[in-house]
Amino acid sequence: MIIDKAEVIVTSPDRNFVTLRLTTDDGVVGIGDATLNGRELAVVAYLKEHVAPLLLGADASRIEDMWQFLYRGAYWRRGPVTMAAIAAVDMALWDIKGKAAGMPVYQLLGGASRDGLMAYGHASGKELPEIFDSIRAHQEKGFKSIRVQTGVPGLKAIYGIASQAADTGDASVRYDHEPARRGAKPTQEDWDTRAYLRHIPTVFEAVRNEFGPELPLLHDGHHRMTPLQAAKLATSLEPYDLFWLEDCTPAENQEALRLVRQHSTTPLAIGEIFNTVWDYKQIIQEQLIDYVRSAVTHTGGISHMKKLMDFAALYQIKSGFHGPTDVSPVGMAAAMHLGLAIHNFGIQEYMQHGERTNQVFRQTFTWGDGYLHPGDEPGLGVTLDVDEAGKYPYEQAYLPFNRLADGTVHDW
Ligand code: EZ4
Ligand code: CO
Repeated sequence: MIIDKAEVIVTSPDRNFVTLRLTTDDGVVGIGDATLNGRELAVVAYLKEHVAPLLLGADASRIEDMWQFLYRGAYWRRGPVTMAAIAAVDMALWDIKGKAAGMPVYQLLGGASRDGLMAYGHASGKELPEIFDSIRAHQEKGFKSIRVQTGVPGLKAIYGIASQAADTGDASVRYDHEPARRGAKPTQEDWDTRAYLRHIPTVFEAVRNEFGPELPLLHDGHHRMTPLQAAKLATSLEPYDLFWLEDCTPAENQEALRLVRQHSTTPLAIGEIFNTVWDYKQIIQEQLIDYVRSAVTHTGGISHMKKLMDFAALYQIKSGFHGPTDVSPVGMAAAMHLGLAIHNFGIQEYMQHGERTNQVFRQTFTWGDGYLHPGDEPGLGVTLDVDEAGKYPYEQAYLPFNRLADGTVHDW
């Protein structure tokens, strides 16, 4: 089980994906996701120039040792580029170990703690009728929990609203891009926090009235509020019994969450831009959040995420792993295996990849009646079709950003 080939494969079927593919001397292939939305090639260079040469000749069975070697041995720790690169190696080694053992990865992590993973989808719309239609369309697809994002009167385009992405007139923009637009420069959107805070409770009131008290509803604030504004939002949404409010403040200011907690019992989810357990130390120990939002892809892989979730378990904090379309099907599979195995699973985000992406990444997971399951193929259960991947070369793409009315760049 010696690694004798390490390839970095970039493909852009519906959006950009970076995949590390390792092959052992006995012919076992393992793959890992290293996709960092809008900064993909930084991870490619990190892997190709600084990691792949270290992998050749190494023992593929020593997953924990490899993790520690890449993390401690580099001297420079943490950060999204480093942790995505380490995540890809870690996933690929778990994939190899599963294939060598003839078992799906979740079995190696202790076996299933549940029958399936409750997943939520993304409903959105500029106005209520469109939002209701979008919720119904997701229910018809089997979703039993739904994130709701809304347009705000007076604002032209808001991130995460599917129809507004389509309104740009760029035919290549589909919601699957979420909406990381292909192009040399990022798209500029507008923002007004007071208008948002006034509007959003009216939307959740209407959605509750239309769909009743049962349906779990989620909302993402995309880091846009100050602590006081976040406390106000969490309080104003309390009557509508959210499953969670996500990223209500910029996540790096951890003590800010104390103020939100003092004012509201709306559950909080944070962490899609965090990379290590150390980023979570304060908000977990002070129990300032309820759900861990990290992606396995951006948090050092299965090995590190398992440690993070075991730490969170001491504080009754559950998983809500990031599952946007910029996490590749390989990263999604890693999240599903881990989520199935840990006791403190909460919910899995599931945005659904496009058809071309599913042709490049052949998958064995199942989806039905609101639940995901990673399947029982040995390893992660995802195969990269290299010929198919080769049809779609990298294209520069960026997440949008926003400015206030006076031109100031705002958090998002
Ligand atoms: O902005 O995946 O909850 N989901 C999100 C996503 C993220 C993108 C970043 O790459 O906030 O839409
Ligand atoms: Co988010």
